[in-house]
Amino acid sequence: MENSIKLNPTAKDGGSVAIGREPMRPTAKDGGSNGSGPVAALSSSLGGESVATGQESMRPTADPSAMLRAGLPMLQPSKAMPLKKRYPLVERRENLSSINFFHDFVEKNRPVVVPNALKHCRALSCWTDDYLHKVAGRRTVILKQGLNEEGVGGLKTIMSRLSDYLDSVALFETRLERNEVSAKDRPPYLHDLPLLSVLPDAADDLDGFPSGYFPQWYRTDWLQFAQFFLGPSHSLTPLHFDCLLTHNLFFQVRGRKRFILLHHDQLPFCYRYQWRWCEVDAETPDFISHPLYRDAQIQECIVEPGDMLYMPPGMLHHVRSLESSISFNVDWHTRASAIQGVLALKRGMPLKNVYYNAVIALGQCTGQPAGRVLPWYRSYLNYVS
Ligand SMILES: O=C(O)CCC(=O)C(=O)O
Ligand SMILES: [Fe+2]
Repeated sequence: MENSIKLNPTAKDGGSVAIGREPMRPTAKDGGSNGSGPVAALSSSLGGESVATGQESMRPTADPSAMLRAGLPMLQPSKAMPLKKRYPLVERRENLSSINFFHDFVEKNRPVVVPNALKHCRALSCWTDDYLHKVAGRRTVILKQGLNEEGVGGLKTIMSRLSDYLDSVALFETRLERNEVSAKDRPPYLHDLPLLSVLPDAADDLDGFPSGYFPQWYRTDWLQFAQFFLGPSHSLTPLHFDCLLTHNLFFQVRGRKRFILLHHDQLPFCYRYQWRWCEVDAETPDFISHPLYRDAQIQECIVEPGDMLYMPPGMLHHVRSLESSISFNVDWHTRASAIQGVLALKRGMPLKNVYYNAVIALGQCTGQPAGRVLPWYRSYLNYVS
């Protein structure tokens, strides 16, 4: 039977209640290079551009050979998408235990990539086009058109059968390879739909999933909170933060994606609009129209099939698919982040978002299982943002 996904007609970012732009004043935390010390020394070896390691991320460098000379790790540029600017890389931790994950990253508000976190899940090999056609081709999915470099002002949704959509993505990739089309001609993006609304039997394919990276509260029902992404190469989600100020675990299944990341405290450099979006094009920033962005601290990572990326609450992210791609994520709260999410009302969080945070905070504080809270939360998962 065909499944049609029902949408709440309002915007996920709470656009209807969105606040105006923030004052654009950099804070004392702006971390601009002071021209001395190890960062400056490395910077001069890279031809004047600032770089740093770990949290203390700085400006891009455009010179790959300088990166190599400085002993910085290099990434393989994709044929489809040459990477012009480079930023310090997010830490990668193989075989990270859940205890160390919470201690070293969640509690310290630091992003991390865990390579191969999905290694036990057969989704990694079985979520092929043929399989998706077979198990879900007749489903109706909602696609987003207008997630682009100029922002999300012209965002539209389109309904399609999944089979037709998969065919259009495959055709685009073939034509792109033959230089018959350009990146701008890419099909829309299947972006942020409840995973189970597309693949109701995904649990079997995700057997062996590392649910220990979630707080206990989510470990049984995490799949009900998972959101699905499928799209062609060059698909883009412009710079934004997740609108409930949740923690985010992001899982890459097919293809690679490049994330450009900034901590939430960098928001004043990024020209925010509609609560969660930023005007700055993080890949090709225009310092004439966005001069404050020069002083922003930036990091990046590339996630490959099997990888997990953790982003702490409020982290800004710009996401580009380097190939045609499948991913899913789970936005989740600890008690502390849910309560912070309620208090964010004072900082202009739209009321609707505060409501969802209150649902999770209440559920966690009263010991209700996640599955029982879900009916009050589900409409959040079906928003179009
Ligand atoms: O993969 C993408 O295009 C966007 C991902 C994202 O924004 C998220 O996981 O919150
Ligand atoms: Fe996001």
